[in-house]
Amino acid sequence: MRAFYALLLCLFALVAHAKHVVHNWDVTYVTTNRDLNQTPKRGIGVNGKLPLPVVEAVLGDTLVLNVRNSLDTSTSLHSHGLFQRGTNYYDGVAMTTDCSIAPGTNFTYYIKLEQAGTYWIHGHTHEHNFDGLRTPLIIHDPKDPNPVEKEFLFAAEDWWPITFQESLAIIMQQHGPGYPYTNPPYTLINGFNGSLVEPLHFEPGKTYKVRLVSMMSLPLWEFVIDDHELMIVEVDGVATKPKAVSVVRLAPGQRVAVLVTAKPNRSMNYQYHMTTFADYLPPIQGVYPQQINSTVIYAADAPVFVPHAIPSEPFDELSIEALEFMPTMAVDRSLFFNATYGFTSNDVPYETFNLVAYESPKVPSMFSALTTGEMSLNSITYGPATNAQVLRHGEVVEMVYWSATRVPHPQHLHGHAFQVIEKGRTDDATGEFRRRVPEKGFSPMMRDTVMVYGGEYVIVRFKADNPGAWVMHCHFDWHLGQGLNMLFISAPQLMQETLKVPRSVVDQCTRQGIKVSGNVVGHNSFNIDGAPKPPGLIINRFY
Ligand SMILES: *[C@@H]1O[C@H](CO)[C@@H](O)[C@H](O)[C@H]1NC(C)=O
Ligand SMILES: *[C@@H]1O[C@H](CO)[C@@H](O)[C@H](O)[C@H]1NC(C)=O
Ligand SMILES: *[C@@H]1O[C@H](CO)[C@@H](O)[C@H](O)[C@H]1NC(C)=O
Ligand SMILES: *[C@@H]1O[C@H](CO)[C@@H](O)[C@H](O)[C@H]1NC(C)=O
Ligand SMILES: *[C@@H]1O[C@H](CO)[C@@H](O)[C@H](O)[C@H]1NC(C)=O
Ligand SMILES: [Cu+2]
Repeated sequence: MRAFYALLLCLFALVAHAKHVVHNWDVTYVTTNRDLNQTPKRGIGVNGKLPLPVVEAVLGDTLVLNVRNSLDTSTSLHSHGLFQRGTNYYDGVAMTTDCSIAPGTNFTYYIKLEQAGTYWIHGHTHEHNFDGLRTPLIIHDPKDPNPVEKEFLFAAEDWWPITFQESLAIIMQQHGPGYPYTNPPYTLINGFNGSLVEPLHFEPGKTYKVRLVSMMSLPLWEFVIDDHELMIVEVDGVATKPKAVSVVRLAPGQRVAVLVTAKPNRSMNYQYHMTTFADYLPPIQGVYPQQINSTVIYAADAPVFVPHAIPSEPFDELSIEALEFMPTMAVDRSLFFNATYGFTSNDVPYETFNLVAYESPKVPSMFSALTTGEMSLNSITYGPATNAQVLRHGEVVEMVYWSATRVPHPQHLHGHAFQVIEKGRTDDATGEFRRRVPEKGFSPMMRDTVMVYGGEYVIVRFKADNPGAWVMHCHFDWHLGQGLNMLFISAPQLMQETLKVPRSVVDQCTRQGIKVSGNVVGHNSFNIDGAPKPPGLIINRFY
């Protein structure tokens, strides 16, 4: 199925009780050009194939993901947007929540599906995401407040003809960043050449749900149906009050579900458009920007509506409210994150929070939190290169994401969704560009990934109500690879009391010679000699 993926809603609606949804995934190399006019590369798929199957389930089900790692390197799977309450060790972040899956071994994730909505599953070790290990995860709600007869899914990803490691080497070369553009990417929709998307068939008067998933590594994309309102009802899995827009923009990692009500008659057909762009980088002819069009068909012979223009605009979080009322949370702790590049003395570029580029600890941080008693409350336990912040249970954390450079960053928080509170420009001396949600009677929208444009800042707030080790990072795969990552340790003493780590998680560590107790280097003390250190960085140029 090339064009779109009509979700199996009816089938699932019949199943009343919670069940196990089992997927058996043998993670393998797949050398392919994805049927594009490109040179094939060694990608990463499952059971010898790309794209991966879409995962669908019903709220209350348990996803049982039986994974075999047939690669020659470790891998792991992260269910992006799921809070993993009580199951921190299934979050799939190597050296934060687990030791990843060793080559040639099996591992099973048992994930209770307690949130309805639109999510995705992707590789979170060695940025395997970039090489194809990614697929939508749709969790249907039998009591959906906006039931529809039919859903459509558009999952967008970018496919590069070189591997993540090859492209990162180009970006992180000495003497400043290179652009891996001699090998341009192409946009895939639902796993295939996006230019081949097929028409949608609409029946007059009916309402459809369209789920949009950005599994992109680099560009933004926008979705428009000419002369049709898109009613936003869900953002990153969180239900919103319905909000009508004409265009939806998604940054890497984001998801949006909209309702579309069809026209009352069959007198016209319409086009829908998907535009990918990365206007923060030099344009690539025919690639960014790229417009993909197809048709919404009401009648075989009807004329096609001609729009004046195709709208384009940033996603306006500050005007959208969460469906379940929760006013702006009062802040207990405010943290400042200056997302900025830094260069080594050899002029190798890193991306950092506050000039600290993330380096993995030698003991997964979750295990450090679980095994160091009261020392778990001190951030140095997790090492000097993790940007660790230890949070008290239930406190409300405000994050000021700041990007004064011209580089944007889609910031993703694991284990939580945050309220989006304020946006503005970093060079705004008068407050002229400051925009904030209303103080009273407003229920700020919540999401798990927010785009911070170059020269701008965004303020978000979340409640630390999910004990565990959770990363917060940029969802441009390269920026994550370059160090733009940090760690929250939420309520470590509660973790020690409540978290029971399965044997299978510990076995993966033992097998790979990784310690599962002690601080960043495995000591039961404050001695962190030998801990990975962030590279010494300076700001010697602007980009
Ligand atoms: C995608 O399909 C279109 C339409 O057939 C074709 O023109 C284009 O070359 C394809 N793109 C790539 C990169 O193969
Ligand atoms: C590991 O997974 C593979 C593929 O799913 C399966 O054939 C094999 O039996 C599993 N091995 C073990 C030890 O469970
Ligand atoms: C069809 O619906 C449109 C509104 O979308 C309306 O303007 C038009 O008059 C209708 N045409 C017929 C033939 O009913
Ligand atoms: C897509 O549609 C728009 C508006 O109808 C048009 O301007 C543009 O050329 C189309 N793009 C392609 C690639 O067909
Ligand atoms: C943030 O980092 C930039 C370098 O990119 C630096 O010039 C600036 O002073 C920092 N801003 C703050 C408020 O710390
Ligand atoms: Cu970034």
